[in-house]
Order: sequence, then structure tokens, then C-alpha cells
Amino acid sequence: MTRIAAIELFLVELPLVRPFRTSFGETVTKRCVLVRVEADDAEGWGECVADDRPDFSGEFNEGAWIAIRDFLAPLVLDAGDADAARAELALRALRGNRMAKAALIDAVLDAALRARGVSLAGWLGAARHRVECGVSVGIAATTDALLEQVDGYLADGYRRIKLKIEPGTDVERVRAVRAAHPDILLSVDANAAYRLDDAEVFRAMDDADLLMIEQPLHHEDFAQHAALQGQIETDVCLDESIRSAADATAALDLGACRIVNIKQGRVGGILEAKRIHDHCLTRGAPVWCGGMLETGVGRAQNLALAALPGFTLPGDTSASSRYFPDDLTEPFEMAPDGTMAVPSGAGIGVTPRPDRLAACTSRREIIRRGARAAKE
Ligand code: SMG
Ligand code: MG
Repeated sequence: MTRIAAIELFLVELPLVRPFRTSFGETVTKRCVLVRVEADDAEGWGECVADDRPDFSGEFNEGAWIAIRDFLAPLVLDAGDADAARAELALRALRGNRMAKAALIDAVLDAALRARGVSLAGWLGAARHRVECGVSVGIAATTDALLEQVDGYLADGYRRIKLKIEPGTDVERVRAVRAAHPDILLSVDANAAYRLDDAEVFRAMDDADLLMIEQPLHHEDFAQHAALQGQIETDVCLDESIRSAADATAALDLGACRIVNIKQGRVGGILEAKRIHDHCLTRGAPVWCGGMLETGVGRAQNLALAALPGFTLPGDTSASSRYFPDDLTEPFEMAPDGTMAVPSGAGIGVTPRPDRLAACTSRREIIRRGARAAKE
């Protein structure tokens, strides 16, 4: 078993090709913490999906940096071996911080698989070499601007359009997109912007033949999601509410959703994401792979996961060009048929290009066993 020698953190920032607006805010520049695990005979990469502000979740970049540097990385270093299951177990001593934990666990797994020359997709039990791509369309300034963006993404080949929605423009925009494109796979994502009292909005969407309504209500409320699901025909999908396999089980048991958005970075890493997948597959609940505007590192991890058999719906696994003028890794490209290749190289199959990483990095720190090294 290969041993972990050091853990290196990078704070990176990349401009987006266009601002991405949701019901809780706007992202103009992607910023995130990358983790590099240095093992005896391989390195491994992980990406923390937190943003600058604790808006999508309670985690945020500066907090994740401190959590990893001061609490999580020392536990992984003490565990010693590049063994993701052991790292995950060691990290159970500390609560929450799932996005920070995911970056570490995924990086350890990547190092272990690279050392053995095994691909992440193969190790997970991938059922396919290509996955279907959807795209998440941010809230536009006007309905016309939205329709134009949707046209562009459909021309690119995307197989499912997801509209971010917010109160005020929701039903009008959904109807406009549906009228323009009667046959596409179409879904909406509210990012918890509504209350159960707003059920009328979602009843009004029932005739738009949506694939699902993602995270309509408060992220901590399964009971109200179950009540809403009972009042509408369209399937409810949960995103923010699902932090673990236990959450997914509870949500399905309670009827709070019928579909689960799996983001490995949100649930504490690929191992927990696989458990959610396995559970949902057993009970016949469709899952799909969500996105957090990841760089090529997180994208590679998502693609491997999305290749599992239970991922029966197109994910938010879009091409690098949908996000960045210049990704950190070699760009992920989507074929005109709306599919993308799952990386087949060892581990996650990609690494940040050194020159690009250097250009995007605003802070860097190495953590070694026993003591923290000085900042670089
Ligand atoms: O990676 O394409 C992507 C973004 C997909 O809509 C997306 N993500 O709630 O599902 C979601 C959002 C969360 C990120 S908002 C910055
Ligand atoms: Mg979502």
C-alpha cells in the first residue's frame, strides 16, 4: 500500500465564460480549493465544490481551507496509507464539512488508483464509456435572452435543458421554453427559493411536461417536500437536501422526492456517492449527476460516477467550454450527439496542466505529518 507523504492545497480561480445566476446569487469567477495528495508512487487530485459564500451549502472556500489544513488533512496524514476507505473512516471523527472531506477522500482514491494503474470509472463499476450531457441554464435577464441561450445549447447538442428558476418569472419562462421546444427533456431547479404555500406555482408547471422539479423548498425540510410531491404530478428531485446515503434513504422513504441528484462533492466524496447510487438503484429511483461548476478535476470525477448503471438521466456534466475559456486540465469536449467520453486513464485520468495551474493559483500550502509547513 502506497503511503501519503504530504497534502498540498491550492486556491484557484478561473473566469467563467458567462456569469451563472441562481435564485441565491451569481457566480462570475469560479473559485475553489484543490487538493493534491502526494503518495510514495503517485499523486492524486480532488476538488472542493464549495463556493466563496456559504449560500448553496454551509461550506465556503476560506472555511474549507482551514478545515482541511487544520483538522481534516492531519487525520488523513495520520491514517498514513493512500486508502480512501481508511481516510473516510478517519474523517468520521469530525462532523459536517462534507465538501472539504470529499476533496481529500477523492484525492486519496485518485492516488491509490493511479498507483495501481486502474481507472476510477473501471474501479467503480462503470456501465458505459460515454455519458449523456445536460446543461444547467442560469437565470437570464429576460425571457428572450433565456430562449436564445437555450437555442445555443440545443444547437451544441445538449440532451437535457435545466432552467434555474426564481419566484416572479418562473411559470412564464418555463412555458416559453416549452412552447419553443415541445419535445426536449426539460427540468427546473429552484435552489430552495419557494415555500409550501407556493405549491400553486408548481401545479401550474404540471402541464409543461417537466422531467423534474429540483429542490423547490427549504434544504432541511423533507416533510414539506413530501407534502408538495403529494400535490403535484411532476417528480420532485432533491439536491441540497441530500447530504448522505442516509438522507437519500429517508427522503425516498418519506416520499419527499422520486429522483436524486447525486453530487459526489456535496455528499462527502465518491465512496458515499456510490452508496447513494447503489441504494437508489436497488429501489428503482432514478439518479443523475449534478454539477458545481467544477474544473476539469471535479468534472473527471463526476464523469466516472455518471457512468454507473443507475445514472439513467442526463447530468449537469457539460463541456469545459460551457464554463471556462481555458480549463485547468485538458478540456472536456462534448460530441455533437450530446455525449462525453468517460476518462479511461489511471485514477481520474486527468491532471491540471502545470502552467495553467500556476496561472490560476492564488494561494498554496503544503501540509506534512506532524507539523504544518510554512506558507509558500
Ligand atoms: O456544474 O453545470 C454545473 C452547474 C449545475 O445548476 C448547477 N448547479 O443547484 O444544481 C445546482 C447548481 C449549484 C451550483 S450554483 C453555483
Ligand atoms: Mg440543484
